[in-house]
Amino acid sequence: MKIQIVNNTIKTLCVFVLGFTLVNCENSKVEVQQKAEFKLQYDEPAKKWTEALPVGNGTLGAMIYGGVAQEHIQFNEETLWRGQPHDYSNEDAGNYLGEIRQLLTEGKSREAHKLAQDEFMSEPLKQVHYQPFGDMYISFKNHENVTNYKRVLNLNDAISSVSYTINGVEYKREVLVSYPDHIIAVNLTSSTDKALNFDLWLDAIHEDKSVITSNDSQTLVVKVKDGVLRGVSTLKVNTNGTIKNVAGKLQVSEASNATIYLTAATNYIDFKDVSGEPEKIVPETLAKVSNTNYDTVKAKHIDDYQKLYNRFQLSFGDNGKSKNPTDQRISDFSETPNDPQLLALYVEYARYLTIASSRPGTKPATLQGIWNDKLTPPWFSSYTTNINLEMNYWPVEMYNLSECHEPLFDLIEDLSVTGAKVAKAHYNADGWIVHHNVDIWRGAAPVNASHHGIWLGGAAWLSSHIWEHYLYTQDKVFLEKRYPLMRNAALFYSQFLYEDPNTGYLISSPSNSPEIGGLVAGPTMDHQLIRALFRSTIEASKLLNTDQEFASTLKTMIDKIAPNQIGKHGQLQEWMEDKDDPENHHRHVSHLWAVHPGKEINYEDTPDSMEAAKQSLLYRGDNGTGWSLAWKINFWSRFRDGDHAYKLLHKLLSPAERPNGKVGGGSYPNLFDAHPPFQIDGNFGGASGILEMILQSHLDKIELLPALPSALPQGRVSGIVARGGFELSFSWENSELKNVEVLSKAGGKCTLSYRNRHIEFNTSKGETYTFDGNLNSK
Ligand code: FUC
Repeated sequence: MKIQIVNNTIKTLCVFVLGFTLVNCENSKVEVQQKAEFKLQYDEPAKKWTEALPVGNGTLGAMIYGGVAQEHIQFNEETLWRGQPHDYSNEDAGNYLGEIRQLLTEGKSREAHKLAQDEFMSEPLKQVHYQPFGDMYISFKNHENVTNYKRVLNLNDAISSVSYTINGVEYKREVLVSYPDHIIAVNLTSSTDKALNFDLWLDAIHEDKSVITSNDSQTLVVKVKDGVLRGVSTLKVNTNGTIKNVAGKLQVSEASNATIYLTAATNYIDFKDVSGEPEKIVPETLAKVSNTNYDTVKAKHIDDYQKLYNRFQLSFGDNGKSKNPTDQRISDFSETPNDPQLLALYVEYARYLTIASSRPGTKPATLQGIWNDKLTPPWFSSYTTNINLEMNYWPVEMYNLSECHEPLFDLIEDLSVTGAKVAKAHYNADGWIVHHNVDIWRGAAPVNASHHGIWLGGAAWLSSHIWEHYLYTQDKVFLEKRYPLMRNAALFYSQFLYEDPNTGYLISSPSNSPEIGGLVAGPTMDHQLIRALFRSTIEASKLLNTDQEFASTLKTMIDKIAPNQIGKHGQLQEWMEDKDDPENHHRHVSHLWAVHPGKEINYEDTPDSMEAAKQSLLYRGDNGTGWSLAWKINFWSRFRDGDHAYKLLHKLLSPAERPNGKVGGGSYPNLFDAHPPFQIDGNFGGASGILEMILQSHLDKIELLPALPSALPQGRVSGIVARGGFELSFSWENSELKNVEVLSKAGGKCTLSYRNRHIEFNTSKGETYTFDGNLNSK
């Protein structure tokens, strides 16, 4: 609960609005905000993985099925991958760069592809898979005739629970993953003595595995091995019943409570070093917590989690549907989209998933966050940088989880090392580069195939996250620390850009417009990315008072880079040539990068390009799945068309599993986004699109309700963050802005904009400024 005292005075009128309690009276105001309860809930156990509920602490992740007679908790540890430390760069690739460019200049695309495929790709051609770790099973005796079954993931405390009654005995299970204690905790209780009787065991789907039980009968160990990485996971059970070790299973009898603590680790230290000692780390971690009672572990977990989760609150108005099972809400919404609070749940769930998959010191969220149950997961469950990895971090600053961005910056540090080798070997350039895919060994060279693997935007796009983090936080210490990454990415492009003999422009070649049109010279997206990087590097160098000479080199280059062009169909050209096909409904829409997440194309500075970009999006159409739909929602928000954005949100939130048994785009019962299969980028991109409907700040001003759909006429948000270091709270009713509060976290000028009204004011660090719906100061 957050208690905010404004002007040190008190009012006393009590109203309940959209899940927030406002206490008000005449001359003064105390605002008591109680965070609305957000839950995923079900009346049945999960039958499939995409029905199970995810928990995680950034390193350990688990999926809970909630079965009655048998519980299955499938778990992951983020460093268990295949392979070994490896430099994927191809020493000889650089010898062929000139020839590939020349072939593209001459329009000999087939020859260019072949040469690139034969001589320019990574060694080996494929990166490696992220792996599942293990499975915990709990099998209960005499568990028939169940009533009152409920399965819940409570976002307010990050605890997943299962409860039911059998013969008058109430059973309850709770599962959490603690970041401070680094364990998965499972707590089991029964309402009467001696009613809890179960067998507990560990397993794994790896071929190379061993399960060991210890002499004390309280501990089980599972060991798995993949490539050079070995994983060790140990659990310990504490109970008021008895424990016996029977044929590799722990048999707990006549108990009324039992707590299981499990932790896991591998020998991975970083992409060059696998000398870790999980055999030591795991027992040490477990020993620290194993004699602590569950309530203490739980209280510490809730305290840690809520420090992040409670900073932000969003409500679109609860019309009673939030009491329904989540799978039913998803299917009801697809029929009649009148459950506005489901969209607020979608955003809060994305925040929950961010906290569960990306905490300081952990690895960034992969294509599936940290949750994976397959030895050969879709797209390796790795990091795809031509949209997916970045999308995972689109909403992170805005929904006030700035520190959860850090794992991405650490990954960029790694890539600046491996990517420097690739820059030298493949392009004979300084600085660093990364192509479209990255694994745990920080592979940065072009993988798979020349028609999509040779994409040059990775270093620029990732670097934009460093700049964005600075814009949101105004943290100069951070900027100083990470600036060399931006600078060295810019250095690479400044040497890589090539003067196109056909047009005289500087272009990116060879490259591709992600996954469409093959290997080309000069895709529009690359140029937008490179210009944005050069501009932010110039600004950063000014702020840090460094690299002036390099900055002026970049400045002169910007105008020489091939510009955005409008083609014969009124579209924004995806390539140098005017060859876009208006009938092509491909999922990637990369040439609109400058509309979102970039800002070069906008209504104020470049209205014609903005219209052309909109035309391109109309040609691509509204269909799509997963991240593609999510990106389109963000575009329509930037096009200030909230109703169009809402139409696509409706698709994003429709059941992925169709009545005819087919699986398409939409949401799985556990609200995981369906590409299909599950990819977490859509969850984060969708949340970003919803937030972009109510606040945008990319144009040096804070626009309130810039793309509010008519279906969301009322709402309230607090703790939403805008660039410039401002944290805002505001509400709206009948689609009209009501009250606005701006907390200035860094001082400086603030510009607020609502419809045709703009105000500008100076702020002092730590002060809050309040306005009515017409932006009149209060
Ligand atoms: C890119 C996309 C695919 C998928 C994969 C992980 O290759 O084109 O749709 O999201 O990444």
